[in-house]
Amino acid sequence: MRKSALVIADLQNDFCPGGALQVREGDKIVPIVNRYIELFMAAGLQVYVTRDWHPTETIHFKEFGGKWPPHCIQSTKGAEFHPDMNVPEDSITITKGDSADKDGYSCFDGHDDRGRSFERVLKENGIDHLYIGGLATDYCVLQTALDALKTGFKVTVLLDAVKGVDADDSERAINEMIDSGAGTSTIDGVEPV
Ligand code: VGL
Ligand code: ZN
Repeated sequence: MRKSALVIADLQNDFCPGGALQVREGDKIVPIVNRYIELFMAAGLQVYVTRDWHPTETIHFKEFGGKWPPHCIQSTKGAEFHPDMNVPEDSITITKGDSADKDGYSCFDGHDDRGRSFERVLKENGIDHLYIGGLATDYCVLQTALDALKTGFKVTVLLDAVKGVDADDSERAINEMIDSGAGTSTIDGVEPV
């Protein structure tokens, strides 16, 4: 059975230049993300795309005690995937951040369109190794990788397919993921099985 899967975190308009919570050069990873998607599809491996998907009122937003300006509000243009990302038809979308009382940084706080937790979906699909790219290195990618490792998955962080909110935090995040047991790769060396 094929056990590796690709996870592309939150490659949404609001996290790209011009968006409500722009990550510097967030859109620059789109071409390389598309190459990873092609590579995983060609190998018959599952692709998961995740989306930050907030209600208008949530403790995640400054106005309600949180850290962030409003972003990725459900069903808005800002919450849509970057238009140039080639989302495969048989990818599985994982929604996170949709409860009003949680930040929901980690994809492991998320669920599929039938309400099944990300962990359950992965286990049902027989996945044991996640290759993670997307936005943002210092939030979603970090928390997802740490939760994955804690839950017993192997993790490879795709260094050329992530961007972070803060450069120093992102460097720390990469180190923390590695210290916690994650491997790293770039497109040239990647050989998912
Ligand atoms: C994220 C900041 C705010 C993320 C979500 O998914 O990385 N970052 N909301
Ligand atoms: Zn958010």
